[in-house]
Amino acid sequence: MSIKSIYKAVFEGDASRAADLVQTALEEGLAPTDILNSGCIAAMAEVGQLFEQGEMFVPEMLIAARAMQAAMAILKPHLAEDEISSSGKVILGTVSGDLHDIGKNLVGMMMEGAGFELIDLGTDVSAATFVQAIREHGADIVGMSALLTTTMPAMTTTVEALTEAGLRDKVKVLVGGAPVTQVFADQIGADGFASDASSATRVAKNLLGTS
Ligand code: B1M
Repeated sequence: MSIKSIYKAVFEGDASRAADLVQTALEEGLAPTDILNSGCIAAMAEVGQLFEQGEMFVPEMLIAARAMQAAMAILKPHLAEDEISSSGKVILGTVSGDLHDIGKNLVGMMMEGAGFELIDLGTDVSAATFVQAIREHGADIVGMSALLTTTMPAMTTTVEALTEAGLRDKVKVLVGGAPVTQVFADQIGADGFASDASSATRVAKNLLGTS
C-alpha cells in the first residue's frame, strides 16, 4: 500500500476505493497526517491546477471532492486521536453564497484534533446565522471560510453583523480560504488569518493565548 494509490483514487474520484485505501493504510500504520497531506490534499491540489488550466471541469472536480470527503470520513477520528485536550469553542462555517467545504472541513478536523469543541454550521452560512450561533453557543472563536473572490465580502458583512449585535469583542474572528490573505483579514478587522488547516489551529490557539 502506498500513499500514491490514495492520491490516485482521490484524483480519479473513486470514493469507495479512496475510503478503502485509507482504511488499509491506517491498518498498516501509515501516519494519518501523511495520508492527509501527501494523499488527499496533494490530489485535490492537482485537480485545482488542472481545472485552472482548463483540463478538468466542474463535474470532475466535484467527483474528486466527494472522493476526498469519503477518504476524510475514515481519516477524521485518527487525526483527532493525535492531539491534545480542550482548547476552546469554535463556530465554523463557509460564508454566504459559497458552497466549498473541503478546506473548511479540514480546518474543522484539525481544530477538533487540537482539542477545540467544534460547531460546524456548514456552507452558505449567512451573517445572521453566525450571529445566532454565537449567541446560542457562546463561542470563543468564529471561523469563516471563503473560496470565491465573490464571497469574500460576506466575511466583511459578517464582521459588521457581529459588531451590530454587540458580539465583536466577545469572539475572535479567524478567516481563511484560498483567495483570502492577511491583508484582507486586516482590512475587515479579523483577529487572525491562516493559509492552511494546520496553521489555522496554531493561530486559533495564539488568539486564545493557549498555544
Ligand atoms: Co470551485 N472554485 N467552484 N468547486 N473549486 C475554486 C475555488 C476555483 C479557484 C477554481 C478555479 O477557477 N481555478 C474557482 C474560484 C475562482 C475565484 O473566485 N477567484 C472556483 C469556482 C469558479 C467555482 C464555481 C463558481 C464553478 C462554477 O459553477 N462555474 C462553483 C461555485 C459554487 C459555490 O460555491 N457557490 C464551484 C463549485 C465547486 C464544486 C462544487 C465543484 C467543488 C466544491 C466541492 C466541495 O467543497 N464540497 C469545487 C472545488 C473542489 C474547487 C477546487 C478545485 C478545489 C477546492 C478545494 O477543495 N481545495 C478550487 C480550485 C483551487 O482551490 N485551486 C475551486 C482543497 C482544499 C483542501 O483547499 O479549500 O483552499 P482550500 O482550503 C485550505 C486553505 O484555503 C485553508 O485551509 C484549507 C486546508 O489547508 N482554509 C482555511 C480554508 N478555509 C479556511 C478557514 C480558516 C483557515 C484556513 O479559518 C476559519
